[in-house]
Amino acid sequence: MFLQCGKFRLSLERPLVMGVVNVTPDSFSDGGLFADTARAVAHARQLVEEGADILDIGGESTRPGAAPVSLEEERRRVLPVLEALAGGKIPVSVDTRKPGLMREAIAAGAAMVNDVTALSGAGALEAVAKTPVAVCLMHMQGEPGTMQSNPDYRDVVREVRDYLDGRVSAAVAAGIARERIVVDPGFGFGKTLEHNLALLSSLRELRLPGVALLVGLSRKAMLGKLTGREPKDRVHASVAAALAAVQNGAHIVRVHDVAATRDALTVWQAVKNQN
Ligand code: 9MG
Repeated sequence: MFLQCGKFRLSLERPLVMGVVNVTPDSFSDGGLFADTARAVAHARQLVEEGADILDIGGESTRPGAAPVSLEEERRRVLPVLEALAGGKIPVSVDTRKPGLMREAIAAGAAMVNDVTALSGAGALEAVAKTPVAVCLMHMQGEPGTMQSNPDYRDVVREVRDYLDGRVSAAVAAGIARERIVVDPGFGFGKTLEHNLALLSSLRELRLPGVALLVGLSRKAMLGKLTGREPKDRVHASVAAALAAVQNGAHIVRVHDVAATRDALTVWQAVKNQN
């Protein structure tokens, strides 16, 4: 199986690592450390050195309670970083839910669009359909501002699967080939710890035919709830979560700590290759 990501054709025979580059002053996990373009670009290059397979550049925080950012501000944060990194040896993804920025980012060389609203916004499917980029369709219950106030499901695994299945059908109907599509259950996006654990343990049920499965657990609140640690001290927990995800069927893990995750996955793969 492959993921077609612009001009890049990525094999999904081994797990891929997507490195997170936040260009936000209010990001929950790195406190806006990379809010300045030059530092964000340097950080991204470091992640490539550490073994990232894809970079994900975001200019609007989606942490619970985060305030929305205008198109102008998000563009100001993201495009210079993207322009500096596109044309490199790995694909660059843009993390945005704004169709206007999707279009500009693709023109600037983005090979993937990571949309936490699964291209459900007006004009989002059209912004990507006729391009060669990959798309990540994520599940979220509610909106980042309020999503953690009262998440509610009858059967979280079935509901998330049905939602993702519906969004894949919408994307395919819009002209996006399955080999360009990634789905993501959206850990922490309108989910309690129990919902997140149910999804992680049943991840295989979320694998949809011909599309890649991405999981983002890195430094998230659920790991804080389990370990009692602050975001910056959740590296070990994040690596354990990434391994659990891959063991349960994830093709791509979205992480802050690329070197640690890459090492762990190298060991995991070596053991798997014995079978
Ligand atoms: C932007 N962002 C934050 N967390 C994420 C996750 O878990 N998945 C995806 N696709 N994007 C995320």
